[in-house]
Amino acid sequence: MQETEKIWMNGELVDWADAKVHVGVHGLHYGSGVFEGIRSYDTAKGPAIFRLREHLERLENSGKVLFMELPYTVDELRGATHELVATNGLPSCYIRPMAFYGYGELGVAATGNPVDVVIMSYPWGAYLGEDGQTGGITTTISSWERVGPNVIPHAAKATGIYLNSMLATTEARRAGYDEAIMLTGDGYIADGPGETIFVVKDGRLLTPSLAMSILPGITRDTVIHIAKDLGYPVEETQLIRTDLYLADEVFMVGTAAEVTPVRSIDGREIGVGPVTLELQKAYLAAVNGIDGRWSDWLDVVEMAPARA
Ligand code: PPE
Repeated sequence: MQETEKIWMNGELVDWADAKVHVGVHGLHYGSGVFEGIRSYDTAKGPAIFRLREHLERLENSGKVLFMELPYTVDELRGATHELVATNGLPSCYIRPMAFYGYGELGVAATGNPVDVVIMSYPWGAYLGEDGQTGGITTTISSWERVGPNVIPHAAKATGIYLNSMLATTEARRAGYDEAIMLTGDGYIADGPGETIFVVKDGRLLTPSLAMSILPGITRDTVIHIAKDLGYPVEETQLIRTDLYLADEVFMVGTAAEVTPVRSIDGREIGVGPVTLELQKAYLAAVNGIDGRWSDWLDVVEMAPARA
């Protein structure tokens, strides 16, 4: 990964190389952490962090599900994120806050373990490749099913959940596909390992409802808003795999993935369609501050270093 200068760690900015933990930390042994993925964009008003407050509120909520009380408020974490982005001097970057049970006792209950909080910022380009952004990605339904709501709740963006994602992505890549699509235990479409799924059918958008073992995605919410503003009806529903095979268009969204067209599912070519491209363009206009309709979502970083 491309290193930057500082990492915010438990209240201080430390040098990238010094942001270390002990091998005995609870989060490392048991995946007992919660995290976020956020993007900052280089807008005409300066670095703008997209929907920062919503991401930090979700981090706090993720912690609540695990009885993990964050030692910093959302406002404090917002200030820390601004300070970090300004210090690292990268207006366009990916931001990764994480809270985890730290060094203390080992044992699954995490009784008395401190909660460590870190924020990293670093460059991260197209999640599924530049070619994927334009030409679309190939996908396959995973043999790994999504962990259900009574296994690990998806309202929490918890680190441990991502072993499930890792198995699915690895399986898909080893089979020659760009990305996996995961089903719920009941066989409904859930999500990608790191993305939410949308289907375009007869001029309407369909996306799995929040009851389908999915993360309450912020990009999902953003795309629903934008699509409605552009006049598309949106339905949050139950989908099955043939809804994908027979779709007019399919795309995946997420902070890292932005809006990525899906051009095939299990070898059924559906191509990249006009609605996907329109929504992708509108999304990029929103996050980059080009379309003023959605500027309330931008959290502009003040005190940014002078740009060359
Ligand atoms: N579903 C999953 C499983 C998921 O991990 C993400 C984010 C989303 C949906 C989209 O959520 P949102 O970013 O709020 O729209 N995945 C993060 C990347 C995971 C990774 O490290 O890889 C992200 O997009 O930042």
